[in-house]
Amino acid sequence: MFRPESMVANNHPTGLWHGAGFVDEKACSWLLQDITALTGSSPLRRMKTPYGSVMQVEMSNCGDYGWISDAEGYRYGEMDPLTGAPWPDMPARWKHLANNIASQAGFDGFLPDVALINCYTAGKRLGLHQDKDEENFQHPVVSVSMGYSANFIMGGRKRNDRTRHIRLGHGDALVFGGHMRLAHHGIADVRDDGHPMGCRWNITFRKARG
Ligand code: MD3
Ligand code: FE
Repeated sequence: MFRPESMVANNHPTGLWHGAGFVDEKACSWLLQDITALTGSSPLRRMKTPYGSVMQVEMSNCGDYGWISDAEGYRYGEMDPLTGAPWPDMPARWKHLANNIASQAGFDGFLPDVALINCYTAGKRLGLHQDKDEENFQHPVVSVSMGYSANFIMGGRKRNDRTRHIRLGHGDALVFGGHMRLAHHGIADVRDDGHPMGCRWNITFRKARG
């Protein structure tokens, strides 16, 4: 079930891995239960961009750090600026899940210190960008999608590199590492496909420091 997309995208064995439906229904249901508890402490919010606009996607974090965007720029911080308190702890089962997914793709010992929680209601999108606020790009990024399906836009390391779409559905896992770690990517408009979750959830597990 774990399919090395890298065979299509490039010649790097640890580029992009797609595990369609890798996260089973039981795990999806505890993830959603945990999201409800975590966002009770650190609520979902639309962050400001350094360019004066507001992101469409609603976000929150858990872990030792959280990803933040505001007028000052993009960064990781230990405190939730909305609550003034530290981000909630990352549940142990989230760390185990991310570690397990990463190892399927050939990355052993992945220990995420941040999980960024993204919520897309119908019509929301995320523009093409790179994830480059982390200290060490040797660590992969692991993503889990739930709820509504979406077209994931996968580009290359240069902004003008050609893009292709990958359909991401409920329970899909992705691992980005190696050559693809700094690839541009985004999410095209999410549509209501009737999934009972009523939105699209994406959790990205990262190691921000060290
Ligand atoms: C490729 N999230 O939070 S996940 C993000 O579905 C983000 O919410 C999207 O891009 C989402 O930054 C896409 C897939 C993903 C995550 C991290 C990556 C792709 C990536 C890091 C490097 C390259
Ligand atoms: Fe990203």
